[in-house]
Amino acid sequence: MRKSVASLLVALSPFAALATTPQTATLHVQNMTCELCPITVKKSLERLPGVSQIRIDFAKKTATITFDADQAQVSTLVKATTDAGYPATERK
Ligand SMILES: [Cu+2]
Repeated sequence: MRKSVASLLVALSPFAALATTPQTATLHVQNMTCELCPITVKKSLERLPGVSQIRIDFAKKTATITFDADQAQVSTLVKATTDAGYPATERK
């Protein structure tokens, strides 16, 4: 049983990869004043569907997010950090 589920996942993965449109955005995040803030920012982002990777640079006050453009938009990412108390703007 366990083995058949595993092989099913392997069989589906090429299609899953085709279905995603990976995109990376860098946000300039305000209000990150102590080293705990990046953790809060990261948590607010990682619960969003489609977000696969988050890199926070505390010194530069940025968050670089890799996400599936079919499931998330930059505006969704901005709203998530803003709602958590960290207003953000996209850095282009
Ligand atoms: Cu803090």
